[in-house]
Amino acid sequence: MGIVNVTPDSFSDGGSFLDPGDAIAHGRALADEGADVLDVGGESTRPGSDPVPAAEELRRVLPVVRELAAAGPPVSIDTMKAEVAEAALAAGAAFVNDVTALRNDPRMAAVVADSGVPVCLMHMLGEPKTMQDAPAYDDVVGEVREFLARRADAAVAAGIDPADICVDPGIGFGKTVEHNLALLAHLDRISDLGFPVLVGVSRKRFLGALAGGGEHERGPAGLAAGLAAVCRGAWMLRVHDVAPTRQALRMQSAIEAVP
Ligand code: PMM
Repeated sequence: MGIVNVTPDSFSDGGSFLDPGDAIAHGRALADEGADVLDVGGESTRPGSDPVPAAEELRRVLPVVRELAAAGPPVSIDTMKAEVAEAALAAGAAFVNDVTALRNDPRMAAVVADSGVPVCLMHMLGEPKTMQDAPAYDDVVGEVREFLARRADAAVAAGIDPADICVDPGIGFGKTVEHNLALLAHLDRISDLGFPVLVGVSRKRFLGALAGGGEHERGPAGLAAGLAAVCRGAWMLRVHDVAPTRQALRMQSAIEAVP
């Protein structure tokens, strides 16, 4: 999953693709590099970020979704607002990525159920503004697993087909470095829920804390973490750098394919 952030303030690429033309060109480049899905988002969820009004989010993402969905891989809309998801789906998006796991907007579950598209349910402790203020768990893996199981139940109760659900431990969303590491090390406990698991580690802060490097120097650490996740059952990686990820995954699957 290649990341197309149409925001002024995202984690590592905020401001780079705020112009729709730049975002579209970037999405096409990621598709050429081999992305299976393009994840378009117009609201940053980086630690400390403020919410964005729906009208502004729509203004950012709709032209980009419309163009990218017209050709190339399926487009996912990264939003926590039903209004934005609905408009993006009408513009051609085929997947909803909700970092609040359908909790932010009471209408989101119905929008997903009615459109019959796949949805990603992600774990987040608290909200972006304050989530990194001393996050605490007794058993981070058990609690994230339990949360995702409950959110999947709620999604099914709202009419979403279980086959359309994927889950995500939400690396960096209300988690310390140790919490992120525990979730990656024990990702098999999340994947044994039976849903495909999406993982996003690309350029995130904990990589720098463990392996060194600024936001744009964490590529190798992110690849290592992504491959570790794949070895523990991850189904898809959400990444900024598609070409190196594709290369690493080709190598890894060639090794895994040896009888
Ligand atoms: N991370 C970010 C935004 N959206 N969605 C999912 N499903 N999983 C993630 O880990 C995730 C996400 C924040 O990263 P960015 O600001 O670099 O896009």
